[in-house]
Amino acid sequence: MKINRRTFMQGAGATAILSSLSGLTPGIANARTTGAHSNLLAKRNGEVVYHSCLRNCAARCLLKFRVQDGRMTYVSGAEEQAKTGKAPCLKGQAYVQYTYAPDRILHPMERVGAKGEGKWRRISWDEAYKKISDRLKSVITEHGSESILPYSYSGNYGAIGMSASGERFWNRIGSSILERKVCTYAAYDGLESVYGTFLGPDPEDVMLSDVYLNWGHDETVSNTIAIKLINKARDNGTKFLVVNPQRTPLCNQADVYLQPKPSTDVQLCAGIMKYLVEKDLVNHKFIQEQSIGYDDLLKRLDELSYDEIEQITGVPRAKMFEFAQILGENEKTMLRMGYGFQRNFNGARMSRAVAMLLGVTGNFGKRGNGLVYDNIHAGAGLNQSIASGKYMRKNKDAQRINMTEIAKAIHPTNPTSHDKPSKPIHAMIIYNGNPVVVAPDTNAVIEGMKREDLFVVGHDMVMTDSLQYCDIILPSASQFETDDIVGDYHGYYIQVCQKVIEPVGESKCNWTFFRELGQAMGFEDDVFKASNDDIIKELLDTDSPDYKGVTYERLMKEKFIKLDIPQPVLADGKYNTPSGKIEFSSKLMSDAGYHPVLDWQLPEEEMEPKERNLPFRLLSSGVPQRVNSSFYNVKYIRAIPAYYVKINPVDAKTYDVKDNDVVKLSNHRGEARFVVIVTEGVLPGSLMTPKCNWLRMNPNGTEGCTNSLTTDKLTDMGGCSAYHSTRVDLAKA
Ligand SMILES: Nc1nc2c(c(=O)[nH]1)N[C@H]1C(S)=C(S)[C@@H](COP(=O)(O)OP(=O)(O)OC[C@H]3O[C@@H](n4cnc5c(=O)[nH]c(N)nc54)[C@H](O)[C@@H]3O)O[C@H]1N2
Ligand SMILES: Nc1nc2c(c(=O)[nH]1)N[C@H]1C(S)=C(S)[C@@H](COP(=O)(O)OP(=O)(O)OC[C@H]3O[C@@H](n4cnc5c(=O)[nH]c(N)nc54)[C@H](O)[C@@H]3O)O[C@H]1N2
Ligand code: SF4
Ligand SMILES: [Mo]
Repeated sequence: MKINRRTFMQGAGATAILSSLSGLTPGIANARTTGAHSNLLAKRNGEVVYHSCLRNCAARCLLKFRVQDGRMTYVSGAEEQAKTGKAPCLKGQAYVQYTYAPDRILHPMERVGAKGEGKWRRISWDEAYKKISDRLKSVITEHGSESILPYSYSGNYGAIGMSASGERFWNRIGSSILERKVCTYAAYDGLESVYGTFLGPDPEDVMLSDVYLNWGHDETVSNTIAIKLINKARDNGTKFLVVNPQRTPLCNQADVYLQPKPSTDVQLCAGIMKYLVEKDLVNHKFIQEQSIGYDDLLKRLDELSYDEIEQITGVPRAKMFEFAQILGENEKTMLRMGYGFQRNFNGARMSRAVAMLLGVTGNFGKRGNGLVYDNIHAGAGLNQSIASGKYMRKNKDAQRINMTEIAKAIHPTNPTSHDKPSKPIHAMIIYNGNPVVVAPDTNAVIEGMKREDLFVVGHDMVMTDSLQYCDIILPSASQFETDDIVGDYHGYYIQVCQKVIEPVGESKCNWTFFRELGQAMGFEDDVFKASNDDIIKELLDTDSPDYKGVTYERLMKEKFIKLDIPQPVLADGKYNTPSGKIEFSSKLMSDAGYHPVLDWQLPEEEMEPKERNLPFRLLSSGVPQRVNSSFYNVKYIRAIPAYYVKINPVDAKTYDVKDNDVVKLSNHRGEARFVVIVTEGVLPGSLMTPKCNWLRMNPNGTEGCTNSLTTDKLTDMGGCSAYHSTRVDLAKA
């Protein structure tokens, strides 16, 4: 592979273009070259290419693209895979527009003005590689390799795009290690403290369940194809329970819906368990044979009265009893726990309490039972240790930066990580990531990124808020312009992502970029010569028993394979806990400084008074039209309102606001303006505004977005983000 590849775009001359605040197109030349097929809707014949959606979405649809004359013309769901069916979500249906978006960045650019000013000069890839490799080498000489930090997460979820591509480079140069724990990690510890794993049963087994219990998960947004499964199960008579402080559309479908105040789930679980114990709806045989600490649990439950539970959770006890009765009197329960819910200071402790419900009812180890959380069997079974080149890392003890604490790590004067001083970061490469609007504390992130002594490279398809603060911007190919494979994290599927079209403009996929950058750094290792296909073969060359019978040839032919993981999981009654049993009392919890059974602490108790005393808890959830910050450049998606805040009618009255008023939310971190929606969908004292909305696209004012307000303090265990443990003030704008 030659790195000095000349492209037809080169030599067209350097262009310095001012950013436009109203549009999304600062510094982008010649967008016309990307126009979608002129007869877009008329041409549905061409070649069919299978490519799984690589957004961070639990649905993980397998899509089918039509290609004519080298152009993507039409997308549909691959109905061959029952889970996806014919129709992807509204984002999936936008993929032709997403791929040929007129604001795709088409060539590398270098900053010519101040950071954030939006003035750019076009450069070639060769110049870009030279500048980046020269700078990285001098940073390594002056400050050591740990002063270089990758920042990336889930913009592309491919096994290569997300992991192997960048990791080969980072392991080879020995950069700081980015802990990519923003999303799911608190519950890992919480669930493991009860039953020793966070991996769960096949969700398709919900057909066998008597009860489907949804705890803090919004499938109407974050896994729409799961609704098909739920509805089929309901047709079979499966009862449906939901717990969520927000009344999502799914809640309206529930047989019993509980709306607790945010983060009061430990107390709610205690109430449910009290009822199950009192009505003798617990599974004594299971408890006796497969658990420890049940007596401690009984004692702990005695310490909290129903009055206290009602007062803390806000859930009327009659409703809670009705819920508990259904859980107790039915034999098989599958519980689906959300990711968003555990992004709270007490996230691990809440997840633990939820898992204990299935412990007292004995809902483990039989088909149609169990807890589905982050079912990463397929991804975890791939041979990432080879594909990601872990063996190349010499400094295994390199400093670790938690991505939620990015602002702290790049702080202008006082960099810290995990509450300790950290080695200053002097170079950062952003790819698959958009820290300015997805990480907490936007203003602090920007302050760090603006440092003149911090060299920042950004690789993305469109001009995100984060790219605005870079020194060098590189055009990324979309996922459809390269080959990859991907594992499900809800079901058990491994799926293909076969290249649909050639890269648009001069864009390069993540692996091409890191491979060529590696070569520019002078790395002659064979790993920097591999093709995407070579890496896919390495990934599938795995010892994982889950991959029994899965070969490269078979996957390429069949396009998706459901891993043959024997059901039920946890059938042998042996759990990966210190005692080998389900632990109602856990030393892991007491060692971490929490109550070994159930810990009552609420996030407010951990806030500084200046935040604790603010009137509202701020929830920030996903919205149907985006995945995190992705898709917002697509015009018709931008037309769907996203800069709103939901407020309960009681609070609306107190604050004298009505629908469509603009309000300012604020705290000591920043402020942001949103349009009011008055709804009982949120409780009094809580607000909800969509997560990850763009900063400079906020039509109510560009001084803030959702994450201008959110906390970067980590969860109780697991080092996860805790966005939902944020409080704000509200005023009419
Ligand atoms: N307030 C609040 N904030 C949150 C959350 C919350 O609940 N509340 N949730 C958090 C969670 S759970 C997560 S997972 C994070 C998600 O954070 P991210 O993973 O950073 O979010 P995305 O917006 O999905 O993707 C980031 C960027 O990747 C780019 N991208 C896509 N494909 C490619 C590619 O192939 N190559 C390159 N180089 N770039 C690509 C996209 O264009 C996008 O700009 O956000 C977190 N932020
Ligand atoms: N369309 C779309 N799909 C997405 C995403 C997106 O942005 N848009 N994001 C993707 C990503 S990265 C992730 S991690 C997943 C997230 O998927 P989910 O976990 O389903 O999404 P969230 O909206 O973050 O949180 C789920 C619910 O948790 C509730 N919740 C908040 N606090 C509490 C609490 O204290 N107790 C209880 N019981 N519930 C609480 C919220 O009200 C919310 O409805 O979705 C993925 N899919
Ligand atoms: S965003 Fe989710 S639901 Fe939509 S196409 Fe992708 S995987 Fe499917
Ligand atoms: Mo996430």
